Amino acid sequence: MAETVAGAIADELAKAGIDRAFGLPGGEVLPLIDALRRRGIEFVLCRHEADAGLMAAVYGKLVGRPGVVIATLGPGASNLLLPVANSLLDREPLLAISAQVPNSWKTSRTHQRLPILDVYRPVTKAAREVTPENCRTIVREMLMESISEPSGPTYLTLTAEVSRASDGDHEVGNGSGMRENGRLTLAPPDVAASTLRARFAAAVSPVVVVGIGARWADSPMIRRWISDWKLPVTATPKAKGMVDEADPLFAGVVSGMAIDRIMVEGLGKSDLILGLGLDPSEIDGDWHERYPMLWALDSPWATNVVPADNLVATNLGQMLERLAADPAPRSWTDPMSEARKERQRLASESPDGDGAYLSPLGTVRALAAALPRTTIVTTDVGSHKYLFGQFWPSASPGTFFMSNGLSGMGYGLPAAMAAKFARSDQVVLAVLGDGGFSMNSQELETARRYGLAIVVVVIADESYSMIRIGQQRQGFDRYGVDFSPIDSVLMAEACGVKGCRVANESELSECAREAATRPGTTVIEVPMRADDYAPIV
Ligand SMILES: Cc1ncc(C[n+]2csc(CCOP(=O)(O)OP(=O)(O)O)c2C)c(N)n1
Repeated sequence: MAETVAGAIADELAKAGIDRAFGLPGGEVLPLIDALRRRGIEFVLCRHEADAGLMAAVYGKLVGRPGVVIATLGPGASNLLLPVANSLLDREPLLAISAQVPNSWKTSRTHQRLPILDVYRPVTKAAREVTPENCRTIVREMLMESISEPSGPTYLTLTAEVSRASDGDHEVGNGSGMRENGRLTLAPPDVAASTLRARFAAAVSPVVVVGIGARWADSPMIRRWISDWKLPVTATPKAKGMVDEADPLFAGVVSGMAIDRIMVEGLGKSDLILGLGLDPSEIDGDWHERYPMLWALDSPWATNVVPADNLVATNLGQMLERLAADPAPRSWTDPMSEARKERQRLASESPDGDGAYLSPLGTVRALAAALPRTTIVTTDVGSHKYLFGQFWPSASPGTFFMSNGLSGMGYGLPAAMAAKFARSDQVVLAVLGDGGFSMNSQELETARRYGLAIVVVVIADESYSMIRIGQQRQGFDRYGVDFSPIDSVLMAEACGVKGCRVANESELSECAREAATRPGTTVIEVPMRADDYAPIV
């Protein structure tokens, strides 16, 4: 029997190694979901398309293939904007497929009709319509486009009519016309290494900032080079773990996390900042426009822009291999020494909470003491993100996930679920504010349904604390930033998972340790005062 378009799409996805697609159905995507099922691709049913998209993108990043999300037309497609935008700015590989009203409908039939491709074109690497004639080629092309660096989102619309039509794509091959590294021309690694060596030889106080574009596989080579040359090193939150944060050369996390002012002051003392895979979408500020940057990239920035000057474009891993083979051209002074000391002081000397509330740094300390160093941590967006982004001691690449480029609330829980799908043998910790938790806590039921065991920490400060602190700093009266509590324990239980509440660091450690060994998800509510974040965020 001839294959339908839906069947051809499922076939192409399966051939590309896609084993799961995340989503929420509508009548128009039922043929596709059924085709996936028949092709052995699991459809992970979520409670909101945004969560499904966020899960898909993090899953894709972790498994090294594009994550796939499926939504219906109109409202489902609209709900995908946040994860698509997130995937663009955080360079997570995502293929979004939504339904669309059939082309055969008269234009007067406007119910649920939206110009979806026009909406998505500016925030994706490519957005196209599936037809019977292109259904195989276009899927291959979109998958390749999503995963090629800088990885990011692609979008396909598929009408129910087309999905039931016969596969009319008889092209063979691997797709065509793919953009490889955008407009960046890569120099041979030898040439790039000698440029870098010369720049470091001329510098007095250099510092390395490892960014999102540095590949996980290059982490050992980066560590070797840093250690051999004794270079002060920092990382962005998306590159946490590329360098072991317990290494004495590691100075801190830069670009918008806790104690950012101190970090930026440190960078300001440098006469050469090497941005290794650094992308400006990671930087919540403008220091990269003022400070002496040298960009080392192997792909364009997320927005497909490349720096106009001070650029070394090459295969970073091969360049580092050549650099590490040579001794350091000289010794340097460390511009980050004060920042590093201050960070260490704060991390080790934080006061305990006062009995009813935990302190921000005490919370990090208790969780880090309880959980293995290999734990994958995800955060939501808010003060807690700044806290964990700076102070969680990441030890290896791919173990820390936050929404940074977009900074969209609602990321933490779906990201943790995706991490557990991809790395079932690793402990996964989601750290959420009570504001972000209330955006999609219903996904706890999804976690239970799929047997995902996650440690979910909800920091209960009854406030959008990051905004509250900003409001206070700007001299406004407190207004529109506080809310009444939602009982996280009851919420957990309502979704069929375990919930508990802790009152101090040792209870938190104990609870987290137990949660990490349980077969199911556990929600731990941590009471904190919103204002206690103020000194560090
Ligand atoms: C989708 C979305 N809406 C609004 C914001 C603006 N925003 C940034 S942080 C924040 C507060 C988050 O509150 P909560 O989740 O309780 O975390 P906390 O700041 O208390 O740690 C808000 C509203 C955002 N980043 N994303």
